[in-house]
Amino acid sequence: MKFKPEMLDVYLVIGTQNTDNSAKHLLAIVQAACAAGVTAVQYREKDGSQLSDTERVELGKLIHKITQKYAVPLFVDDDYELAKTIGAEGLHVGQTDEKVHVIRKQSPDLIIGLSIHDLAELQSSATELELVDYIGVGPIFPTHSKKDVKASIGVAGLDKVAAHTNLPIVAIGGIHTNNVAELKNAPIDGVSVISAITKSDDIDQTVQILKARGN
Ligand code: 3NM
Repeated sequence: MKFKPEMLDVYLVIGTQNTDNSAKHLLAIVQAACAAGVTAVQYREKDGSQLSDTERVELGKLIHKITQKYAVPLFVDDDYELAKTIGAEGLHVGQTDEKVHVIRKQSPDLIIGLSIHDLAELQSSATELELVDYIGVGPIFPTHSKKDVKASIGVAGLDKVAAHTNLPIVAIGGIHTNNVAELKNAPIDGVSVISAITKSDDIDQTVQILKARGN
């Protein structure tokens, strides 16, 4: 699947650590989110995940079956082997994860995203940035969904990063239906969320509000 910035519009990140360790609940959320119109799904087993490697492969394949039905790209967080094994369309890496140039060489067609915290990180990642398709910038607002999370940079911090790159941007961290309008005029291609969707009572409505971003 070829990368398009529109894929970043509403980007769900999810792993069993976000669904009380329930694979069944996770699959139900992915199904509802795809039906509601999310434009990307990232499978992220981290932060206390209890799944074995075999279970990750099994669940990753089941997630991929759902996303394929909706022609939504599936990204795997920080696990190149898992991404390859389940045939994911993309891989998302953080600053301390596998090096982008190695992955790009092995998989020229894989969509690759890189996490960027702030302007300093953007500037120190110059060589990687030439090889990635998009960047995830955050946390924008405070978040409880990630361990070892950095200080939130606010919309002003996001603007600063965006002013120094032409790469497509997905904003992440603490984005919810009640604050997404603050990103209305932000130079981004989309918003990435965990809890706004995983803890939503009405996933369809949540996705529509995230898509509208106050417009
Ligand atoms: N990455 P929620 S913040 C997975 O800043 C992740 O790189 C972040 O969860 C980053 O939408 C984050 O529930 C957690 O705040 C996002």
